[in-house]
Parts: sequence; structure tokens; C-alpha cells
Amino acid sequence: MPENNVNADQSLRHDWTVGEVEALYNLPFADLMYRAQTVHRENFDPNSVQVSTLLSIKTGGCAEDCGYCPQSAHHESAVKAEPLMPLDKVLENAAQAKETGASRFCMGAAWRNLKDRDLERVADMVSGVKDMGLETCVTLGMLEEHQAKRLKEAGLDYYNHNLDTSPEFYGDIISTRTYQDRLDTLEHVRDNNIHVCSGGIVGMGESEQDRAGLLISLANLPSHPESVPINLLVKVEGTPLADHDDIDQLEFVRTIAVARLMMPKSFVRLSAGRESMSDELQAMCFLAGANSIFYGEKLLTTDNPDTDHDQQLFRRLGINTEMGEHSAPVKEACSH
Ligand code: SAM
Ligand code: DTB
Ligand code: SF4
Repeated sequence: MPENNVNADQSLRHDWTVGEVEALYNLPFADLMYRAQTVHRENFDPNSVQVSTLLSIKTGGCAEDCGYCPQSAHHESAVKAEPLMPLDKVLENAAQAKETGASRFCMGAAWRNLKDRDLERVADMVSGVKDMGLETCVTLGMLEEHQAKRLKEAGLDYYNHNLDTSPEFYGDIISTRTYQDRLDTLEHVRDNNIHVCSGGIVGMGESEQDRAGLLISLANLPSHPESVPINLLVKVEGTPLADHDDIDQLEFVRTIAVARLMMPKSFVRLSAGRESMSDELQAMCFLAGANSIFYGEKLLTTDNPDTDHDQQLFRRLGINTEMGEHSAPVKEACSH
């Protein structure tokens, strides 16, 4: 596996301004799609989509108050708190994900932060999954430097930690940790040569300027995240955002296209929310430059499309999924 080469490409930009990004958002739709597709083809095989499968290894009872999340102990959703899953059950799920065609296995925990008392158990999960020949990803909340180092040693390829939205809108959604806390975690991940997976959620009542602000926060990091998940809010009963108005679907597609233009060498992941999307909307997201998805019938606690349905969609679109991010034609994000 090639190591993270974060200084590879001087052409990547880290100085985006709100005005520039809003100008991209406001292009005529056909012009935006054309530009995004052009950049996509310059950097990736346009007919390949990377697939990761998610597993919730520690569900519910989370101390954070993220307004969108059914796993927060602050909200009255149907999700019940469960203990950390035993290793054999995690490995069973990973084997099944591999069998179904995933190239990466992503383990998520409803934690505010990783505790040292759980570190070795998670490290064992990472090395067990890695030994199966899958790429590994975890998302465990905030991470300290020594924990990132230990997970890297165990074989961790990716750490997912989202910025979620713009710095300005963030406080409307989460009060129990700060934007800076999230940036600090991303720095520890990057400093330990773990690939960064970081993105956000669209459809929480944010303005277009906030969507631009999220993408600017991501693209103006010292290195572009290798993977940028764009989630469409899954509205879950009992959460404060359950009754939010739907976002204009074309605005969602525009967000994918703008992310593709701003972070041309990153994988843009069409993440949560596919269950509520038509095949045609998903096809438009792939055209806009999305080139990875979560695959498998569950996300963490909510539903994702059936794998049969996804396979049929891939066949209809002539998409192949036989690749991990490490084998992609051009993969490095950059730092300068
Ligand atoms: N607890 C850890 C954390 O928040 O860092 C890891 C798991 S958390 C569920 C991972 C991400 O899932 C969140 O940052 C958020 O972006 C996304 N997410 C959670 N609930 C969602 C929802 N209802 N709709 C869309 N995305 C959601
Ligand atoms: C990400 O950006 N989206 C995934 C993953 N990273 C961990 C999680 C989506 C969760 C959707 C709500 C749920 O299933 O609980
Ligand atoms: Fe907890 Fe993560 Fe859900 Fe926030 S998004 S409540 S930190 S599980």
C-alpha cells in the first residue's frame, strides 16, 4: 500500500474564498456538471466507484448532542444503547462485507471520543479486518495523538471524522464539542499518516453559504481529505431535525459537483441518504463526480439500499466497483 504522499501535487488549491465557491454553485447547471465531469475524468476512471461497508460496533447512548443523530443520548429516538461488539462478531460482519464486494470496512462507534480502556479492543478489530485483505476505516469521535499512533500500527488506513457543516452554522446543530475539537482530531490523524475521511451533511437547514463554508473548511485544510463524504440528512424520528424541509435535490447534486471541483483528487462519497434517492438522482451524483458509496443494507443505525438493488444500478450504469482507493489511478491529496 503506498503511503500517504501529502505533498504530491502543487496544483491543488487551499485558498478558496466564499465568493469563488458561491460563483461555482451559481453556474448554470449544465456548465457546472460539465466542469465537474471534466475534472473528474482528468483524475479518475469515470466508471469506477469505490465501495465501503459500515458496521456500528458501539451503538447508541452517545454523550454528544448532534441534532441530526439518532444515537445521541440527548434525543428520544428508537435506538437503544448497546455495549462494544465482540471481536468475533465484527470479523464475521467484515467477512460478509468482503464476500458481498466491499473493498473497505468502516467501523463506527457512538462515542464522544475514544477512551484508552477501549483502544486495544478497537486495535484488535482493525488488525483482524486488515488481515482479511480489506482496507480499514474507523470513526470513533475525537482521537488523541497516541491513540492515532496505536491505530496506525494496528493497520488503520482511514479515519472518518466529519466537520459536518460550516463553522458559522455548526453551533446551531451541536453544542457539546467545538469545530476546533474536530480540526484537532483531523490533525492527529494526518500527523500519523492515516488517510483522512472528512465531509459533512447537507439538508439540515443550512444556507448555500454554509454549504460553501463546509467545502472551504475541507479544501483549505493543509491537505485535502482523501475521502469526502457528502451525507444527505437522514431524518430520524425523535431527533431535533426530524421534521426538516427537504433540500432541493439539484442543490445536493451541485454540492457534489462543487466538492469535485474544489478537491479534484479526493474521493467524493455519496454517503447517507441514498435510501431516499431515486436511481436517476444517484446517477446524476455520479456524473457530478461522486465516486464512492456506502454499500450494505445498513449505514450505522438507518437503512441503506439493498445490495441487490445497488448491483443492479451499477450494471445499468456500467459502473465497476473492483477497486480500493489505494489502487486508484490518481489518489494523493496534497499539502502545501
Ligand atoms: N460518533 C462519532 C462522531 O460523530 O465523530 C462517529 C460516528 S457518527 C454517527 C459519523 C457521522 O455520521 C457524523 O459525523 C455525521 O456526519 C453522520 N451522520 C450521523 N447521523 C446522520 C444522519 N441522520 N444523516 C446523515 N448523516 C448522519
Ligand atoms: C459518514 O460521513 N456517514 C456515515 C459514516 N460517515 C460513518 C454515517 C451515516 C450515518 C447515518 C445515520 C445512521 O445510520 O445512524
Ligand atoms: Fe455521538 Fe457521533 Fe452521533 Fe454525534 S454523530 S451524537 S458524536 S454518535
